[in-house]
Amino acid sequence: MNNGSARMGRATVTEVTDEPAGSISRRQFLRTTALLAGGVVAGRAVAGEMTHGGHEMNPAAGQGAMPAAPSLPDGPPMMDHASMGNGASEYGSMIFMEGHHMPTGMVIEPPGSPADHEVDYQVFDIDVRIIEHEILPGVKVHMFAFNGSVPGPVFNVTEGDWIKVNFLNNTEEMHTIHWHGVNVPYTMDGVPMLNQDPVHPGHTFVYRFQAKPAGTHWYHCHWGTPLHMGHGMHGAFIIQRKHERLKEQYPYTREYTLMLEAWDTHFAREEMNGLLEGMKQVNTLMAQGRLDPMTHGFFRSYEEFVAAYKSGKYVPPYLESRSSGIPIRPNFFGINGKAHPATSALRIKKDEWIRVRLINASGESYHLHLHGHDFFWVAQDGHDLPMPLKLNTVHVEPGGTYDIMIHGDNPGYWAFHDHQGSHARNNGIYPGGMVTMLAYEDFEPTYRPAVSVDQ
Ligand SMILES: [Cu+2]
Repeated sequence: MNNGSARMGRATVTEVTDEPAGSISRRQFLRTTALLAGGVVAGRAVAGEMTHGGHEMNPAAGQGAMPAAPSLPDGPPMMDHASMGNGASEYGSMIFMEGHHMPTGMVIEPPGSPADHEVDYQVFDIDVRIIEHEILPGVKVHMFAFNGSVPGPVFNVTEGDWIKVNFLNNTEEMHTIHWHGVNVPYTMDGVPMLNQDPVHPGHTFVYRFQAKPAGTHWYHCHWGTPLHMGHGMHGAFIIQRKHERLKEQYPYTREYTLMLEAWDTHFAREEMNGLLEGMKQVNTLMAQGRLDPMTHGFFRSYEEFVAAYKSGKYVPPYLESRSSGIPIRPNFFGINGKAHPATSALRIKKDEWIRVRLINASGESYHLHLHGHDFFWVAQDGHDLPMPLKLNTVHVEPGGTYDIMIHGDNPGYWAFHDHQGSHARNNGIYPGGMVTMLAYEDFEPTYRPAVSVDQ
C-alpha cells in the first residue's frame, strides 16, 4: 500500500515555517487534558496484572472534559458538503475545495449519526502523537501512538452504547480511525478518500456511532496503513454483551486482551524520517492555500488520475525509486507493544476460567500454542462460534479477532507462543518475539522461570 504522505514530500516549496500560531497552546491544552484524564483512566496494570493491552479508555467526564476545545455544536453538522461550493458538493470532499485551505483547530463533524441532544453519548477524547516506543531494552522506535501508548487505549463499552470520540490529530501527518468490526455509519468508517477526508494536522474529527455488534473488535488508523496501523496506531474495541451467554458455559472471572504485532524497525525509521522531512513543507503550503490536490496525489476519480498520468503532469510514486518503497520485513514481533521477554504474563488461579481475546493487528499469520492445557476457541471476529472447538493451537489471521477460554487445571508456568519459529525471535535471535506465559498465581513452584535472550 502506498503511503500518501511520502508523496507530499515531493512538493516543491520555497520556504518552511513553523506551524500556525495557536497550535502550540492547543497542544499544551491536550497535555493538560491528558493529565486530568489520568485520574479516571485506568493505567496499565502493574506487576503483570495485564487485564488489557493498554490503558483502559473511560468516557471523558461529560462534555466538560474538553473545556478549551472548540465547541461541538448540536444540530446541523459543521461540515456541510452540500453547501460548500467549489465542486465539493459533487465530490463530498474538502480536498477539492479551491485552495484546500483547512486551518488548524478545525472540528469536523460528519453527518450520519444522531446529534448530541438526540441520544446519550459516552464521550471519549483520543489523540495521536509521535512517541518513542520501547519494544525491548535497547530497541526504541518512533511511532504514531493513540494517547501516547502502543497499543492505544482499550475501549470497553456495552452493546447499544452511543459512542462519541473526539479524535485530535496532534502530528504533522494525516490520519483517520477505522472501527474494525464495528458497524458504524459509512461516514464514520475512517477510510481516507473512500468515505472520509483524512484528518489534517491540528484538526479534530468527531466519530459518533452505536456500539454494535457485541464482541472483540479493534480500531486503527487507515492512512498509510503499513506505517501507521502496523507501527503504533491500533487498539482494542471491546463491546460487552448485556447478557454474556459464554459466561454460563465458561464462568470466567478475568479477561485479557492481546494485540499481536509485527514491526519492521528499519522500515519504520525510514518512513518516519521521510515523513517528518516533507510534512512541514506540505502543511505550510496547505495553510497558505497553495497546495494543489494533485501535488497531494488526490484525484476526483480514477479517470482524472489516468488523465493526469497520461498528460505527464503527475508521476505516480510507485514509478519512482525512493526509500519508502523498501519491502516490509518485520524483525520484531510482539504482544501489546512488547516482545519477549518484555511481554506480560497471563495470570490464572487453580480452577479459574479466563477469557483471552486475541487481535491480529499486523499483516502476518500466527499460530498460538498453549502448553499444558487445551482451551476452547469460542468466538471469531466478535461472534460466538456455533460449536466451540477444543484446541491447543489457534490460528490468528491478519485483521481477525479470536476469543479463547482457558481453564486453570494444571498449575505451573506454561509457554503461550506463536509456533512459527521466525516470529519467536528478536531481530533474528531466538528466543523472543511473540512469546508469553500462562502463570498460576496460587501454587508453590519447584522451578521458577528465568530469562534468556540468546540460544
Ligand atoms: Cu495514521
